[in-house]
Amino acid sequence: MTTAPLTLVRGSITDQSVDAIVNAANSSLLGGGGVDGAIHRNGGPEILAECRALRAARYGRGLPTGQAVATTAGRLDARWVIHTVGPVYEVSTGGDHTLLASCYRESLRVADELGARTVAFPAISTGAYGWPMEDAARIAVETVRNTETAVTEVRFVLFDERAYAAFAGQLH
Ligand code: AR6
Repeated sequence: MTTAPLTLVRGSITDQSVDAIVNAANSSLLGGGGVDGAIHRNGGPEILAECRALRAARYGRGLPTGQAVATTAGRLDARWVIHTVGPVYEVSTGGDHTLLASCYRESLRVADELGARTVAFPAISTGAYGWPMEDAARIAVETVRNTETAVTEVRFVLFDERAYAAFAGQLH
């Protein structure tokens, strides 16, 4: 095991051809907006069916923040979706950066369990959950750089130029 090379692309996570696509989900695992909405919309109903089964079997109270769990990727060009729940950033108190780091670490651990070699991540918590982009990019890149994995490519997929620039700034 070693650490995974990082790549950056600007675009939609749902357009990636990789072994595993990471979803910025919520604890319910039952869908939402942003990345989550796009993944369920493009991946089709099989993903939601597996999420419901996970809720029934293992996560009756929902997937805890910072943890990760895999389902099929349905019609997406990937074998798996790895759902993880980022922490919410509160303007007054900030957010728990150990939980944001945990999302990346746990997603890579699940990827290793599955045998996934290429993994696409969105900028977890930087949309509806409000985490400032520069800080989220630093945590994402530092965590992946410090996590031992058999994954051979971690691809950060950034939706807009601002997000891309924030992640690019961390690679130098
Ligand atoms: N591909 C890549 N990045 C995207 C895409 C896309 N298709 N769509 C949005 N982004 P968010 P969160 C960017 O809100 O902050 C959902 O409702 C977006 O610009 O998807 O972790 C869930 O169900 C932002 O930079 O995730 C949860 O309730 C980043 O992806 C909640 O939102 C993450 O934005 C999770 O919030």
